[in-house]
Amino acid sequence: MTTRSEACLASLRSFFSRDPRILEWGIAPARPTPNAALLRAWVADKHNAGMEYMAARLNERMDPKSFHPWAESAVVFAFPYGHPLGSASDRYKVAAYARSRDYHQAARAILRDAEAHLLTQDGLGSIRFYGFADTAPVFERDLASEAGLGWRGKNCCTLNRKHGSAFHLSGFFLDVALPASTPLEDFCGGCTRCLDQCPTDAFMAPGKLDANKCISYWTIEDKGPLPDDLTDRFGGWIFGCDVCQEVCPWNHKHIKAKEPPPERDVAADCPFPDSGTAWGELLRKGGGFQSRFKRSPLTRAGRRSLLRNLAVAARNLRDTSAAEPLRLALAEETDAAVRKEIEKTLALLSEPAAKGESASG
Ligand code: B12
Ligand code: SF4
Ligand code: SF4
Repeated sequence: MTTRSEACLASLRSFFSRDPRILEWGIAPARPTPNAALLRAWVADKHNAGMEYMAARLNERMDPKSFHPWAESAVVFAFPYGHPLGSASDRYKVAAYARSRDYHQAARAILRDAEAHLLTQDGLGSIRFYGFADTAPVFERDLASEAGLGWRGKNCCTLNRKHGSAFHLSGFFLDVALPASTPLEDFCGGCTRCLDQCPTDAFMAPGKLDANKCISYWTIEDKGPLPDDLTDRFGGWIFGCDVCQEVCPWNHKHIKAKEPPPERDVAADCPFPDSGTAWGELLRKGGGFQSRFKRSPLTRAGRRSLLRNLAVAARNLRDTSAAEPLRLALAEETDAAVRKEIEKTLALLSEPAAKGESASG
């Protein structure tokens, strides 16, 4: 007679084997992370910067059972970024994952289908299911390592030899004990490209990131004043940063290799601006940002933070063509952190040297 565990495993296999949205999947036991001390220290040392949500509910993040006492297994899956790495514009840059519709929606659709598939199998109608996709206190990359989806790169990302790191993680807890997958071997070897090429030196050691120095943190998560000693290293990044992934040899064959899945391509119906002028106009009050990007991850930062980030990027790129929209935006802006960056940029761009440099952008 088939046990509940066997029936569940068979059902998972049939679901994942024929779903083209998924790159990899695996199973981890729902148990306390062996890396609890590292996570606790990361928060205690304030390497989480202003991300208070990483300090809150830490116990739940470290132990799924303190969150869901009934959980026995975590099924974790990887699905691709909406856009390939390396597809950001050469000047004003948006992280590859954010150049398409919000990945939480894509994950939710897969989770809904997975749950429906499981619940309709004989003997599994009463199964308990809790889905997560960066929406709950779950240590996702840790579970992904245990579920054999990839190893933990020195750049902190989960990566594997087939897909690099250009994928998101999501998964679900089940109240069924399932055989765990085998973790993958680490193939970083002696490489240190990500550590060496991070523009802001945000890695304290391999696999240890100080969010206080990470462009991704500042441009996505933080809404206040930016650190003066770092912004000149932000380059053209206005939302997120992909440098530590773009330089990774395991990502090279994926860079610019594929078109995004059409259903996730937000750029198809609302293309990204390609110049500082166009970005500046879009990010002004009433410039259309909300309606144009309402289904995109860019809404996490919001119009104001993006305007602040744009000012930094225009300064770094010496893009005098962005000066006029920034001047108009300044006249209507009340936020001190945004005003400060625009003022610094306008001051620099009005210097004779900047005016002499190329203004195309
Ligand atoms: C907070 C957070 C951030 C923060 C902090 C990042 C960080 N490295 O912790 C910020 C805003 C900076 C960020 C940026 C990005 N993020 Co983020 N982020 C998260 C979030 C919400 C939690 C991550 C976390 O737990 N951090 C805490 C620290 C302590 O954990 P850690 O770095 O993973 O590992 C520590 C220990 O576990 C330990 N460790 C454990 N095992 C091992 C093994 C080895 C060998 C080593 C050396 C260490 C080690 O070492 C570390 C101690 O410092 C997750 C979603 C989730 N709920 O899990 C997404 C998530 C990790 N982010 C994701 C992505 C895509 C990104 C970006 C690429 C986005 C972008 N393009 O800008 C960047 C990448 C930056 C980077 N190099 O990590 C994906 C990662 C997908 C993947 N393939 O790995 C996730 C899983 C979201 C998702 N569901 O898709 N992120
Ligand atoms: S995302 Fe960018 S700033 Fe952050 S660690 Fe990676 S390379 Fe450095
Ligand atoms: S760049 Fe090198 S060290 Fe960094 S994650 Fe990739 S293989 Fe590992």
